[in-house]
Amino acid sequence: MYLDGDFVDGQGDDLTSVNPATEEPLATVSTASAADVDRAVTAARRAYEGPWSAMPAAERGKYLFRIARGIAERARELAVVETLDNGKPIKESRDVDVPTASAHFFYHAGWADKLAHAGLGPAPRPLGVVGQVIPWNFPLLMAAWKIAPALAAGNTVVLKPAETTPLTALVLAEILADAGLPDGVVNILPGAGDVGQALVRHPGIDKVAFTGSTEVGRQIQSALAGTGRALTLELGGKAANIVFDDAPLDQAVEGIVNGIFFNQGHVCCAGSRLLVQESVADEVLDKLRLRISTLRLGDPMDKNTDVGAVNSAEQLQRITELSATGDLEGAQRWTSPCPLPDRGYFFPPTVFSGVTQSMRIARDEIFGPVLSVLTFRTPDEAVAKANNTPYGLSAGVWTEKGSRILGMASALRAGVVWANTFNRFDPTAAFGGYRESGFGREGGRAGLAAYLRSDEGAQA
Ligand code: TAP
Repeated sequence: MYLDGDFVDGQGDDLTSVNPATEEPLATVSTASAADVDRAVTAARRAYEGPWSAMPAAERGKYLFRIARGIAERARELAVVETLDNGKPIKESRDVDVPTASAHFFYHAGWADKLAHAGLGPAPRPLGVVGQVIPWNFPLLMAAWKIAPALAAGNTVVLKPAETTPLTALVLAEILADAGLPDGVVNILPGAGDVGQALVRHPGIDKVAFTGSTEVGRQIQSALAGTGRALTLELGGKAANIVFDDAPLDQAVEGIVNGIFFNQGHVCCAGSRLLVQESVADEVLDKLRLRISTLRLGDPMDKNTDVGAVNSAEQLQRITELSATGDLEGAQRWTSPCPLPDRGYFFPPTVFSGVTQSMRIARDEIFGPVLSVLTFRTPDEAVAKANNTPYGLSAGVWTEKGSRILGMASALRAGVVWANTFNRFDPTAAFGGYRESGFGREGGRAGLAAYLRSDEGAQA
């Protein structure tokens, strides 16, 4: 663990991280106990009240620049570790996760001495000690999304990575140490859900930032109710990717594939429900099956692999069980003919057509490479179906009409709406949802606001 500037053994039971593509153990990692959480929160408080608050904002920004450069310098190593630990294709960790993580630190480094211009009043103040819990789908990137804005705003951090993917967070800890970050400003405590629970409920925490399942988000929200502590939740989603008949269909097919098969579909904002206009539905499905048949599934370390391994046996089981409900409820399953490796947790790209809104595969977040296809006739019907979900994280619209894009974007109840593209992430753009997808934003000025106490009368 990385606690108060040192790498120390935690008092919890060791955990072994497994390579999901081979099922072989990768590394044994020390985990935190409740007492370790307490030590980390105390260290973060000391750092907050000591060197971190006393430091001029421009100096604070320099640490973030150093961390951003440190990630870029160790990019190859981070990409390899992420792919081994998580199972995602190396081309994704290399081209998306690691560069975007570095970009988040670069972007927020620039904010550190400009907080008075964030629209939050002349002198917005940090919240204090922040407890952060992140999932396994984007381990390094989620750590960057959480740590960078917290530090830019002047907070200190205790972060718990997911049990199955602790490794890149520990490499990041080395980068933080190499950057000379003062002791206790960031503490990284691997462990399971109980460590997350101890962290988010610790009375010494001023704000909790959580990304993960709606179920755990709900528990955290109820545990924090009435405590006065700040909370942001980034939870699940069941995004509609909506294709109109005037869309450039080949381009849309690429967007549909990226929307659901990027990162094996382990993406909270994945375009897991395809809503396609009835007049082009057959054509789109034919093109889609043809395109999906060319995706290469297999060794995530192979640069030509498009679809890697599912992160854990538990997640594979969840995907398998939820997909089976599609068969039971009468949807038509189509599976990519790609061969599956003999070992490892793999699930082939799958498309269900003939899906109706009441089916579980249209309502539940599968969090895997499974697409549910529904059709619509009119824009109003598309909006009604897209919004018929308890979630509200993201959506996609494919059409050549700009006016339709604007009309749809304002009618869709989703925090992010992509037009003629999907799964684009940029540190300058606010990301987040509402309803059961959570609340609060990450990225952009709005994301920064979630780590600041705005002065009275200020506009967020
Ligand atoms: P969660 O159980 O919500 O895990 C997210 C993080 O919270 C992990 O670090 C987890 O630790 C920790 N945690 C677990 N129980 C906790 C508690 N009571 N208090 C505080 N922290 C706790 O998600 P999961 O098990 O990884 O995935 C389950 C489902 O959640 C997925 O199938 C998917 O539908 C959804 N999910 C959504 C997202 C996003 S980005 N929205 C990300 C991941 C998963 P452990 O890792 O040790 O369990």
